[in-house]
Amino acid sequence: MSKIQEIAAAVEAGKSKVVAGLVQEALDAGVAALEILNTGMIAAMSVVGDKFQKEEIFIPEMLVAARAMQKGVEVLKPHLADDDAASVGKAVIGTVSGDLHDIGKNLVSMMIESAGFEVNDLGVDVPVEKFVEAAEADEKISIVACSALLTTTMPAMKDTVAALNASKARGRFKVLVGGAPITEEFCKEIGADAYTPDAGSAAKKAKELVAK
Ligand code: B1M
Repeated sequence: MSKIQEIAAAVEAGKSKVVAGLVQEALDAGVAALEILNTGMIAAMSVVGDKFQKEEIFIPEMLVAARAMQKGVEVLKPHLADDDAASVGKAVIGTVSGDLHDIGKNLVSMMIESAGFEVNDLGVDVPVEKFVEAAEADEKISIVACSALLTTTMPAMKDTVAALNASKARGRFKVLVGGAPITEEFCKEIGADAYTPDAGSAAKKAKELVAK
């Protein structure tokens, strides 16, 4: 079994205590951080999601897999960061109301931070008003990033973007959306500025949007 396969198996089995060590071993062996993230850990979470859908596993197993992934991400974090990034502005990020998924949002937060933004992470289950307050609280905020992982919380994303679009400060920030059920089409439909499918492209897009 390759190191990446070992990491994927450990994440899938929710072995929090061994994941960090395995990730470190892979890094020491010269495996790229992004490969460990995408091919090892994100792929494992996909398998976990499929098994949940087929009712082969249940919420507790999903939760321990999420914890194991987070342990691995902590080890990867410094290796994913772009040390040369100059400060480019401030961003607000959160998972929309009713949604508790935060692994993808945390990755986006980390990548945006490493792209040079100072990030105010509002956490999960963020009410519409809290997004708006945070966006308006600081005139240096240039990006507001909203994540949603459930089809049932897509309406909350729509409400959040509508409230942000009605904000008196709308002229100075761009709204970025993403998460598994979100599409380019949905982004356009709800009036957000941009959609990206993953954390790396979210950071790139955030930089592009503020450069405009
Ligand atoms: Co949940 N869950 N979950 N879950 N869960 C999903 C999302 C699901 C697809 C599983 C499935 O059925 N196959 C399904 C949603 C189905 C749907 O809506 N179509 C589901 C469900 C149904 C539920 C519950 C309703 C289950 C229940 O209670 N019956 C419940 C809802 C709770 C709530 O939120 N109110 C629930 C609960 C949970 C846990 C709490 C147990 C746990 C979350 C723990 C945590 O996040 N701390 C959990 C988990 C772990 C998952 C899966 C297995 C993994 C999610 C994950 O972290 N993936 C997930 C199945 C799956 O994703 N395949 C599933 C890894 C992560 C890196 O990917 O978050 O997609 P992701 O982020 C990606 C991109 O989406 C993107 O970048 C990241 C990659 O670089 N991205 C952005 C994300 N946000 C972005 C923002 C951007 C740009 C890109 O710009 C701003």
